[in-house]
Amino acid sequence: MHALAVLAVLAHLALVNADVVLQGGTVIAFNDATNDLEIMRDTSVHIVGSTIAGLHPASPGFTPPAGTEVLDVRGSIVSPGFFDMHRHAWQTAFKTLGSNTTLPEYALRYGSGGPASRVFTPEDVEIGQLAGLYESLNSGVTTVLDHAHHTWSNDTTAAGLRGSIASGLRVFWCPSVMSTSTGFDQMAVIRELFAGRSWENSTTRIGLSFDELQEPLTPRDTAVFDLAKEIDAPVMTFHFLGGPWGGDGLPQALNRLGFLNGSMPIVLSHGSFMTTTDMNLLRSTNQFLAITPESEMHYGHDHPSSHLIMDQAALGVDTHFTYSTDIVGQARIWLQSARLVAFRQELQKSQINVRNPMSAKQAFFLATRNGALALRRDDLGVVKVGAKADLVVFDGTSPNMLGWSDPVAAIILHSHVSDVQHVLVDGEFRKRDGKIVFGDFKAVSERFLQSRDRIQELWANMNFPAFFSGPFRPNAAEGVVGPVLDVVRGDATGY
Ligand SMILES: *[C@@H]1O[C@H](CO)[C@@H](O)[C@H](O)[C@H]1NC(C)=O
Ligand SMILES: *[C@@H]1O[C@H](CO)[C@@H](O)[C@H](O)[C@H]1NC(C)=O
Ligand SMILES: *[C@@H]1O[C@H](CO)[C@@H](O)[C@H](O)[C@H]1NC(C)=O
Ligand SMILES: CC(=O)N[C@H]1CO[C@H](CO)[C@@H](O)[C@@H]1O
Ligand SMILES: [Zn+2]
Repeated sequence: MHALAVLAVLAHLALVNADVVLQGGTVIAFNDATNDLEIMRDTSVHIVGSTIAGLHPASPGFTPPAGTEVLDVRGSIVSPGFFDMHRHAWQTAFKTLGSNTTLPEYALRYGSGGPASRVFTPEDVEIGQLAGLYESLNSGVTTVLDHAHHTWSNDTTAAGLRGSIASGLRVFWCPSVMSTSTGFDQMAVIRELFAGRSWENSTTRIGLSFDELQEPLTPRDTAVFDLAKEIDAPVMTFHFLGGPWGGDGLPQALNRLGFLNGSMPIVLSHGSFMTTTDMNLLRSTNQFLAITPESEMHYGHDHPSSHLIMDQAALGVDTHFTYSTDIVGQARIWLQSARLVAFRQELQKSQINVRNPMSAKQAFFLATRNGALALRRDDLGVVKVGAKADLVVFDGTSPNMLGWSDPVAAIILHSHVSDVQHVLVDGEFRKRDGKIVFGDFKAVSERFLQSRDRIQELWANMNFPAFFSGPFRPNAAEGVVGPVLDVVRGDATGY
């Protein structure tokens, strides 16, 4: 190797491995002793390798060790990274197609069992996965639990793992073991991808997702759980709706089968019609629900009781091609809608609630620490000495942020994605000064747009029925074409 090249490599290594100090910001730290947030003003965060090594208030002062990279973050807010606990990142190419869709229609048009299973190439999956995760990274999400149901073939399965690794996020990539029209069995390829260890030096880990559990257990069900143990899955995740949507009783079934009360974290998504029994089961087994606020409103899943299980819940985005992807946005939507539910309960009794039922801090916990608790990771979701340095630095001086004193309220209620200045995962910059610095976003955009053009043209030429008909799933309620909410006077536009 040429000497200059050697120098370049050394310089690069030095850059990657340099310890970092984020100097003089307002740090939203976590105090284990009080089990609560601790706001530390004018404080420096010292990052060594992947870990937070110190939190140093300006007084008595802290001199960063020689060779440390010091970034002045005075006026900014240093927050733990956000957790998106339910996501299907491969679907990015559908962006804006589902702006007024419903869940039954989604299943037919955009879901894993729809046309995508026949026409998505490995490239469509890989680049959609990566572009979708870049959107998360850009917004300050550092951990994603990806329910990866693009597992139609060996190649599309492997593609999703590559896209996840390339994102630089902490991705819990959970390939789905699912039925396909070809009868393709995902288990061998998942085992092989795990053994291939392409993920080992990245921040991606392989879990599992599964939506076809039966009682009594079939040999396939048993094999799926055996596979989870064999690959030492850090988490398993399941969709769960219940009520009019069908599928009631999944937590109870998982518990009866002995899967809930084990050491493996289990995350259920939506939990739209959870019963009190289901909720208590999550509590006694310390398993978590992923509430996806905007999804459950957009598609009509609903979540009438989810505000009653927030002590065992975290937040997710779900299908980012239809609406916003930032978890702060989800936390804001959820906070205000949960407040509304609680306020309305009193109003309906002709009473006025004089205490706001939910604080901004509670929403912040849902978006950060609760995700880490769901994964049983004490070293994530909080800013404290010894935790992983998965951090977001918010500009506190933008027009919308200007004037804040409470950094938590500033983030939850006033911040925009454009305020996300820096994002670090595992102690390394993934976004810096407002730009993605992991991989080449421009090249990814170009590749992605080619895939997007092909996919959107195919979808534009598909003949879908105007409305979904037929059972959504066994035991689901009847479909009905309900009234529209029209904002234009007269009947010229209708919809
Ligand atoms: C998929 O990969 C598995 C594991 O290597 C292999 O056993 C199987 O034959 C492959 N299937 C196809 C269709 O290539
Ligand atoms: C991970 O890093 C180790 C040590 O540098 C190296 O031996 C191994 O080949 C790397 N694995 C991959 C998949 O890059
Ligand atoms: C799960 O196991 C713990 C510890 O053994 C026990 O206290 C708890 O009651 C169990 N929960 C359920 C739902 O079985
Ligand atoms: C973007 C999109 O899908 N818009 C649709 C919303 O619904 C109306 C009525 O079904 C369609 O005509 C639009 O195409
Ligand atoms: Zn989902």
